[in-house]
Amino acid sequence: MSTIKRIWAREILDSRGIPTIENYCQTDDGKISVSSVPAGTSTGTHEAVELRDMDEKRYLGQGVLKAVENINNVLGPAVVGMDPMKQAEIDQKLISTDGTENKSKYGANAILAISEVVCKMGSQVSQKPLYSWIDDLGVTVGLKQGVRLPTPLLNMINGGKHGAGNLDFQEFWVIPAIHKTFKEGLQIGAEVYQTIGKNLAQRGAIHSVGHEGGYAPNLFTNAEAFEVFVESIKQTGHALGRDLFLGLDVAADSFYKDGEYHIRDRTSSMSDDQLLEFYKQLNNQYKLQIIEDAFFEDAWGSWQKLTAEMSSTTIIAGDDLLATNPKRLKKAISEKACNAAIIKPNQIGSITETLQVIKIARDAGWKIIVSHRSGETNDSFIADFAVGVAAEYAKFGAPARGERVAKYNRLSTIELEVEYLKNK
Ligand code: 2PG
Ligand code: MG
Repeated sequence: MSTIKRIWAREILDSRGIPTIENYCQTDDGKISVSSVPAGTSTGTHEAVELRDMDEKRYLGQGVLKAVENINNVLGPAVVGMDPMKQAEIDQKLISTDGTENKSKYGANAILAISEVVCKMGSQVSQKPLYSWIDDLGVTVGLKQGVRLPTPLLNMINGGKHGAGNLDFQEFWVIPAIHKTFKEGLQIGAEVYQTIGKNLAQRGAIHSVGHEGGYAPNLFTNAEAFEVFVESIKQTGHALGRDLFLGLDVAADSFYKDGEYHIRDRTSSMSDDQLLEFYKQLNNQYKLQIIEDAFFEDAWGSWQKLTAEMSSTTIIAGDDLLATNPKRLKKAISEKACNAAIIKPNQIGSITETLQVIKIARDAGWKIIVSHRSGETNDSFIADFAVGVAAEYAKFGAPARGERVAKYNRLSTIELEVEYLKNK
């Protein structure tokens, strides 16, 4: 049996140039695993606490040296001597060492960093690919789906807090048809992405790319982004509604103020009911396959209405609403507030708790969408995680930029591996 000999961490940069944690695990028999954690920009208020130094003299207050120290001096030593294959026990140890409900004492970023690096070590010690080790861990909490290659939600255009352009909605996606292989879907997405880029440039609209690699243009309205999609998809020869579909992460929190929503598609601000009407119109025109965070994170009644009125055509996904939190998820299930869960391990702060949340969502018959964060590194852990929990969908940003394609390329590798093993 291998045991954990040492855990140590350091500060590195994420894809936004903001510090994050890289973490190492070494066993007594010399194995080493490495992992780094992501961070969000449009974070929900119900997420576990990401510890930042708040020392304005370093990285504008965003350093993570305290979290690093917490790993090196407290949390790491707490799990030394433990068996890295006992993920649940280790996570429990980390949670109880911190002792707070939202992991604010030592930081959810510090706790997740250890949880993830231990998970990677578990895969090494068990001599299984990471996705299949995660599948095994899922079984221990009652997940039974096996492994599955997810359909990617490919981010084409970024707005809101993610883009320097003027759009309000955060993420405009193309979604390959579920019957496509992952490889086919990725190709469709990359072709559409490049074509959208050319068309935006022709309109003089291209501005830059956003945090997740999607273009961040200035356009007249949010709906105009979909006009560009339709035009671009036609040019690629793929059929909208057959080969691929459209979807949105509205991230409504970012344009919600004093009970109203302000978007450039309307001259005056909108109430919840007016915004719902707007979504219905958008859906009639563009047939949204998935809509995420359509309303403010605590507007439970509006979420219920949205689900009642649109879930026959569209998957209603909760991100800031649920915050990968079991209590909020249970409430959303009983109130029928949505029917799919965005899953981000760093919103709750450990692998075991994330698996438990997925189990609750599965028991309710919900779809699972495993998601990256806007601040990422080249670590592709989340790709294995999506496969290991048999998520229907995975959201890893645009099919461009190193930290995004690291995940998509990892999924391609896993697809080959899974195919190979099936035919062996
Ligand atoms: C989201 C995420 C990831 P962030 O809102 O779904 O796309 O953004 O990581 O900034 O919270
Ligand atoms: Mg979101």
